[in-house]
Amino acid sequence: MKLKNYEKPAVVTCGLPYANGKAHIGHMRTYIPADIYVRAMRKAGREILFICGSDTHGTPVVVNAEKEGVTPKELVTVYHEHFKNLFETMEIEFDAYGTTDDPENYNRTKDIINKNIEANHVFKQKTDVAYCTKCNMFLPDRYVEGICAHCGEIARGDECDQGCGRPLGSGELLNPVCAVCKTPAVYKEQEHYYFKLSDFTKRLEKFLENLKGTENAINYSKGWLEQGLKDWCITRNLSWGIPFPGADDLVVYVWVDAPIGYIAFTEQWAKKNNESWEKYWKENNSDIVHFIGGDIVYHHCIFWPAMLMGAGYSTPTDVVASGMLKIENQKFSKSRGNVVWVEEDYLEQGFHPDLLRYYLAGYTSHTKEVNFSWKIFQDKINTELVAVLGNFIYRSMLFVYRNFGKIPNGEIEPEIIEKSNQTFEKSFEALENYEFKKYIDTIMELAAFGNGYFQSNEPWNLIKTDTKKCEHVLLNCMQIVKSLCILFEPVAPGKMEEAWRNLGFDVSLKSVKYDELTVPLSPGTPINKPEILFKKVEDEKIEVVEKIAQARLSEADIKSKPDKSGKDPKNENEIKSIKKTKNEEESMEENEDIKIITIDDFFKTDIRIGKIVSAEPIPKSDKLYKVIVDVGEENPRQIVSGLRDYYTEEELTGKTVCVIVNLKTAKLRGVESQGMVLAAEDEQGNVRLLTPDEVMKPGSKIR
Ligand code: B3M
Ligand code: ZN
Repeated sequence: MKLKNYEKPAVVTCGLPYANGKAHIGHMRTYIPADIYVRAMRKAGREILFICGSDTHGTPVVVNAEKEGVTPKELVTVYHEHFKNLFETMEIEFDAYGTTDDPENYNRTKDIINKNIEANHVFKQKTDVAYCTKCNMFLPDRYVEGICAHCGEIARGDECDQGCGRPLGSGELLNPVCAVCKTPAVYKEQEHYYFKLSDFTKRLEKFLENLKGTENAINYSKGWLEQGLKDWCITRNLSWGIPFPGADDLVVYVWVDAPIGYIAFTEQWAKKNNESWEKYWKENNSDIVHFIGGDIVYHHCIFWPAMLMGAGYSTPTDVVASGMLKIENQKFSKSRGNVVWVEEDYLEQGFHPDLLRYYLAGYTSHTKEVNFSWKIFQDKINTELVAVLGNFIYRSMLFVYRNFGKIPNGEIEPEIIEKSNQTFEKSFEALENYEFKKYIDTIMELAAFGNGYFQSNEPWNLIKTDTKKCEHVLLNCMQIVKSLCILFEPVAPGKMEEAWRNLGFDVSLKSVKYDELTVPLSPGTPINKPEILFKKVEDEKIEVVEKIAQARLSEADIKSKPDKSGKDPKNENEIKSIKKTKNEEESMEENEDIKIITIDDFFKTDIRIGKIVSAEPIPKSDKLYKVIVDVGEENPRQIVSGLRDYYTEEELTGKTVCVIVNLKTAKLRGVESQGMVLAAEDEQGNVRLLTPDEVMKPGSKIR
């Protein structure tokens, strides 16, 4: 196997979490795939620098600090540590993890602003800023709420976070209200600094033409560019933040100094390791890959590259935007209580980090919305990680350990090497395109192949009849295990390292490259006693975590009820927000028996056209028939169906119906049932079979 020769290294960054609260699993949706990407790229021999840090400035921090009665500095110190430790626990291993309050970021921010000032991209302008006459203060960003002038949704001062997602400038927030005391705000004139974003339209067009990454990021940005760019206010009246060069009463807007953190943290790393940061950010000698949440595309594809262009720095080459995370079908919202905290609700409940890594990266495509549900989590872990990957590795290694204690003798079959190679090629191509689900599914196919190979060779019989062949088969199984360890390490680093060590290796799996896949194992190497790699997630455990989620929801519900003084809600905005919550509740109630699923969920059900060959009553039952149905397979299926009250045997015979063919086999009244014939039931209890509009060939797929 020959690995690709990458011309350039890459700096890979993740959106900086605000150090204003705890990490929830929504955060992980961006960081886990980024970490998988970095590990896999390194395995392919590419030089990668992985950078992140805490976002410590802006009103998200100041407002939360006020709420908790601490200073912004105190708040960010606590949560910076929290995130840093949590990432380590989740095996997300950054090369540098700084804070935007570090001196390197002050200096880099000043440099980038000054360069833009020198190049005439910054100007001063009087503008209307929301002001609260009761609190006697200007209301930047999260201090003010109102209605988005573009889409009519409730929005914050600087962004329409609930609606269209646009960043908002002055005049684009209607009916402003002070977020602290809920008094309607007035507009007062103030002088601010602006960045001439409109200067960059042409250059951004070209930039977006060349930008790689996920389509959602690129296409949204092109659309925004077409709508025209507004100049961007880059200063704020706050006492927390980086002072604006030449105007001490103002600080830099958080969305200016936050992405500059990517550079500042690279500098921190470079200093420590005697390396150059310029290679990544100044000399166009590197790719720059940003992993971000889908809600901050504008900032990364418009504002940020324009600032970099204006100051003569390198611009991003790839922007990878992850889809939103919903929890149990509800929009994620900390205030409404549907949140799963990574530390208390996941790790402290005893779940291994690798399970969440597998679930979040492998559930749907990276750009699609993920609906986190504990039941689906359980199902994915049990039926895939436990039953396929874990089962093969544990079962085959245990067999080898018990019977030989070492890597057995034999020859590696060329087919096995070929399979590993193909798996690598297909999975890595997916990874290069940021298709994490495909990456994972492809590796899981190799694990399924391994299971099939073990099963069909029946080593438990061979050991009695043909030890030589038995050893040969098991050597090949161990070679597949070795490949799986290497290929799957980016997804489940902890668990795969365990399996790897048990195979008898003492180098860390993290440093092993893909070209090791084709290197045959050495017979005779002692192996260790394997432990069960992935344990089944039990129903009782899921009940516990679901209860926790439920408790959070009701706790948030109590908090969000209007206060007991009987006072009327103070203003239109408040009414609107209460109404909105109500409406959401109502529509949830209405839909209670219609559970929303994704298209992926639907496609899990394999429904085929079937032709009923015969039907006969099942003795000792007055409702059931044993129905024989041709679903286009070699042999017809036998299905137990409760149709006796509604159809005679003759009526059924010859009918074309719809059949679920991938249901787990069940026994009803002692008769095996290999699927389900679909029928509809109305309110009066009438039952009719679902049949196609015209007769179709048995086996046709329903979609
Ligand atoms: N701190 C978090 C967010 O809006 C924000 C990201 C900064 S990335 C430079 O998701
Ligand atoms: Zn106020």
